[in-house]
Parts: sequence; C-alpha cells; structure tokens
Amino acid sequence: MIYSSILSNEKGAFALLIDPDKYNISDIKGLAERAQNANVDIILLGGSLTQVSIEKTLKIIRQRSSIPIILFPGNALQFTPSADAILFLSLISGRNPDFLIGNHVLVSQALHESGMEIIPTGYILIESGAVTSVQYMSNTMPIPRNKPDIVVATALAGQQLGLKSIYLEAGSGAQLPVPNGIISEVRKHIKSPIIVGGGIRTPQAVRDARQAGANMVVVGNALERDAGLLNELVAACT
Ligand code: 1GP
Repeated sequence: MIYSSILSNEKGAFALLIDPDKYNISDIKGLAERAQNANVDIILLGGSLTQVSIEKTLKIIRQRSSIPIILFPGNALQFTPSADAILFLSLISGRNPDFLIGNHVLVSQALHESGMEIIPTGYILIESGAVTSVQYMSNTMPIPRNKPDIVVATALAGQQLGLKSIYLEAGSGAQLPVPNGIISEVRKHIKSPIIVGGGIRTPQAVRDARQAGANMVVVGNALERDAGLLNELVAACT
C-alpha cells in the first residue's frame, strides 16, 4: 500500500509531478530514467488541463521506471485504471461542488472496478501571487496566505470528514510556495500525512517544507525547466 509505506512514513517522500502536456515523449523517457536513478519515491501524474493522454504517458513512464505512479487528476477525464493509486482530491478550500463531489461521482464506478488504491485527500489551495491554473480551472478562491487559522480550520474539517491526507497547494509554477508558517501550523493540528507543493524550486525550499512538517514534497515546474536539478532536490528531502 502506497499510503502506509510511503506517505505516512517518518522519512520524507519526494514526488515528481509529471504533467503530460509539459513534455514531449523523448523528454518523458529521459525524465523517467532520471527519476529511477535519483530514487524518486513517487511519480504524480496529472495537471489542471491535459490534452495529451494520461494512459499513453503512464505506459512510457512504466517502461523506464518502477517508481509507483499516483494519479493526480485535474478532473474525472484524467482517470486511467493502470496507475498504482489515486489522490482522490476534494478541493476543500473551495466551494465548487464539481470539485467537492461532482467529478468523484463521474469516476466512481470505473475507480471501483479498477481496484486501485484510493488516497482520499483534502486539497487546499493557498494564495501564491498571480492567479494559478488550478485556481482558474477549478473556479475557486485560494485561502489568503496570511490566514493560517483558516487553513488549519479547513484541514481539521477535512480530517474530521475522514480524508486521509492533506495537500497544501500553492499551484504549479506558483510565484510563492506555501508559507512554512502555514505548514507548521497545520502540522500542529493534523495527524494525517501532509503533502506540500507549488513553487518549490530549490533544495532549501524542499528542506524548509520538510522541517515545517511536510511528509511529501512535490516538484514539477522547476524540473520542467531543468531536469538536472532532480538529484539535489531528492537529496534535500530527508
Ligand atoms: C502542482 O504542487 C504541484 O500541483 C507542483 O507545483 O509545478 O510549481 O512544482 P510546481
């Protein structure tokens, strides 16, 4: 089980986010091999808006690496039964029913039949500068970055609803990552694993997120720009 073996582990987990639309096929092959050699813990697959097939991308990754692949779907169209697990995201910082229950209903039967591991996750968007793709596509308002009390209350409500992890999200390519103060406040109140991503570009930012209490740190955009950063980013996630 990915949840118990990786996500709730005391050791930090490093997740590489692959948005299929951001790479060409030969880049995906190279990145998967690089991730395998760098001991990346998890590959997250998905994006706010994907035109390229998730299934096709997943198969290419599988040919080059044995790293568990978790779906990180922007919507129900991104479901494919061949992944190892799915972050079943409820966008609890927002008030858009499509991302709280609508997409879930659309995919529930196929997900049930797949037998895939499901990781119910409270997805919390934090304001990070400019409007992000996830904010625009989900038509939800992120929580202001100077309101840790609202983030904590939202995370607590997610835990009380039975969600098994909390994802603090600044948005892909965010100008500013989730503030460390917010991560540490949530950590004080939440027993569930905390995933942090969005705008993390340096080993120091990975270390900061871990020290503040993140169980898993997600990086995508920085590696789209320079895949050569991968080894040092993974090494920082201890
Ligand atoms: C986005 O949290 C992820 O959903 C990763 O963000 O692409 O900015 O690393 P970046």
